[in-house]
Amino acid sequence: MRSPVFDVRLDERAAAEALRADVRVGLTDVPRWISPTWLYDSRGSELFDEITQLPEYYPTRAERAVLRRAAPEIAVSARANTLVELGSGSADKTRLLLDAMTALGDLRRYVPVDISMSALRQSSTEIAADYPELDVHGVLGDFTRELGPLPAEGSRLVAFLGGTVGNLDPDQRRLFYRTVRSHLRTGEWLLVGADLVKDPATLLRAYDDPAGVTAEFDRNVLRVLNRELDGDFDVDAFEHVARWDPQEEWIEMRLRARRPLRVRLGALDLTLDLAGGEEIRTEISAKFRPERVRSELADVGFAVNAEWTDPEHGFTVFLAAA
Ligand code: AVJ
Repeated sequence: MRSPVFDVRLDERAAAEALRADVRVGLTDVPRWISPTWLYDSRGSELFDEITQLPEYYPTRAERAVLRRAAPEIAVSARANTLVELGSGSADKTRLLLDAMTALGDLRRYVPVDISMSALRQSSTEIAADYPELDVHGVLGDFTRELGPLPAEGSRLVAFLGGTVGNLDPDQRRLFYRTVRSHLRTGEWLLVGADLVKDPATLLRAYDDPAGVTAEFDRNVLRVLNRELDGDFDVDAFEHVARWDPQEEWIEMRLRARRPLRVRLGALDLTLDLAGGEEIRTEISAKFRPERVRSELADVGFAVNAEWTDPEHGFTVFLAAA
């Protein structure tokens, strides 16, 4: 086995600077928000893995069912020798792609990109051990800020799974798709997993589970701010709220102050006064209609080549050619 190699695109200082800039803007905005990027410290990444095992959180299982069926076809269409995965996390479902692509004999390199060094190190090490013929080249970075450079030899398949594309609003999505497209040569590929619009009750259960794991995941971002920005958020004074926005067709996660609170963020030299009941938005998770994904991809020069849906029609994976 070859040891994984790591590339740090976002070192601790740059990450700290990005966090400071982002939080200052978001927490002084009206209404207040925190970018979902910061949910994924090592504890947050673990909590997200726990979420994926909850009975109410269907997207991971649905996408796995899709990939189990579609991976061989994806491998044959793409014939790529490099798999780049954006927001790879634990890279669990990725193995279905790795299996299909190595079975064809094409794949040489796996490039997981993630914001959490702990998740990146663990998944890269496990995959390097289980796929000894692969070069595993982990990239620590924030793919919403910058992507490149990506390894350029051969032909690449960029995978963006899990429905993470739903964390981007329409403008961010357009920019993101355009950036990915600009990194790819004609004939290379993008694979996107998108959660579909469905009945709000199912969605709300998935984003506000009775065991409270999602609530813990959401509140954890305040612990990140306390630790990284010398903050004094009383984490227990916030409750997790999930809302379905029928106009935007997205879920919002918010943290609601149970009482009026004064919060000090020492590293920003910032004091916030939150009203009782005031909410901070921590994530949007957009749900899609397939025609929308197709047209957004087409707008930036991708051609959707194939799409696969799970038996319950909850989740779709799109394979698009650059
Ligand atoms: C990791 C972004 C796909 O939006 O469903 C899970 C994150 N948030 N529960 C999602 C999440 C609340 C998740 N993604």
